[in-house]
Amino acid sequence: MTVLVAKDVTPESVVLRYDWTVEQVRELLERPLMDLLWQAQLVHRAANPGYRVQLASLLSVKTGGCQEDCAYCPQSMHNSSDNQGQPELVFQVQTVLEHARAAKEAGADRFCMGWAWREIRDGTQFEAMLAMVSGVREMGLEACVTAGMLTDEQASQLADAGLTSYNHNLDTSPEYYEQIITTRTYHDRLETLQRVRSAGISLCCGGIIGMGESIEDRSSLLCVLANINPHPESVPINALVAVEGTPLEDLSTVDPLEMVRMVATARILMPRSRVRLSAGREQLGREAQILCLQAGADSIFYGDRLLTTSNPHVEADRELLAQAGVQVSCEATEE
Ligand code: SAM
Ligand code: DTB
Ligand code: SF4
Repeated sequence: MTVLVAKDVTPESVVLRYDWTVEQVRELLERPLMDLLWQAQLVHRAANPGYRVQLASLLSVKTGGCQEDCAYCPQSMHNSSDNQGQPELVFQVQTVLEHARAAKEAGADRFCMGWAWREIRDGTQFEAMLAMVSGVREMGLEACVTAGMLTDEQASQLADAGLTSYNHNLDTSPEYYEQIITTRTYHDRLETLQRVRSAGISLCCGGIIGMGESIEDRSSLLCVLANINPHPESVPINALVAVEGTPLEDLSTVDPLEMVRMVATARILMPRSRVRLSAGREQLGREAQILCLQAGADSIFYGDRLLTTSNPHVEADRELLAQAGVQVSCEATEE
């Protein structure tokens, strides 16, 4: 396996590979922590000089009542966490754009919008999604949508509206997947990713740890991601937020060092992708988050809420980034 040494840390020294084996990934994931961190930092400093962190803000446009049975998700109608008796909460275009403007003013440069859907449906709600995407882009923000499966035609309309990126996570390994979701297959997921790519939209694709999976499953998930050619432009690494009323409600919080290992390994495997430290930051603590930044996380979800659960406060995140001595990417590019 190619290993960089300090003198090799140049952008030219970065090697992109798409032929990883699960064993090789596992070997990285289980390395002595100091070696793993060193290797990840070498790759990160070579591929993305300057420790710049992108702030991505998240808004749930359509919340709850989802047909899929994802075991981790508070928005599945199969889980008692879902507010089934209530009418669906759906934001309209102007409200969403007001949130986007506020996120920009707070310092975000990417605005991500979520719909709790199995798949995108045509009609007024899709027209509204297109208007939201173009409105967000007109503000000078990157726009990301996560809304389940889509058709080639919908992908192309989203591309025409200016969508920067589509988020569709693999969530876990192909082997563990059926323990978590039964209403759609891994293959469905991969097909959607292909449609997004074919339309010329960037891919945001990652997963979740802390759902009872093994190290082998984590290695297998990272291996699938790292063999997508080209690599997903952004890779969210989530720690399970165990929400009451979901089948995973009793699972204990992941060891923060497991997140550090996932981030570091993702960085080594996908040197130029944005590795986003996503759900579960509230349980990580300051030092573990700083280790994740050092290991190559170069984006966070920024704002007091994720989709239905809470996220660290913006002031706390500003302080964290200042303490870590990293720059916010949009501020860095304005220099
Ligand atoms: N329905 C769409 C889909 O599944 O692609 C979009 C929304 S879905 C909520 C987006 C992603 O959020 C999921 O793929 C999952 O990775 C993540 N997620 C959802 N609930 C979570 C939880 N409780 N803890 C950690 N990540 C979670
Ligand atoms: C991703 O990987 N994580 C975000 C975003 N993409 C859409 C969502 C996290 C959701 C956490 C649970 C909630 O707030 O409902
Ligand atoms: Fe939740 Fe998305 Fe699964 Fe629906 S498809 S239950 S919104 S993760």
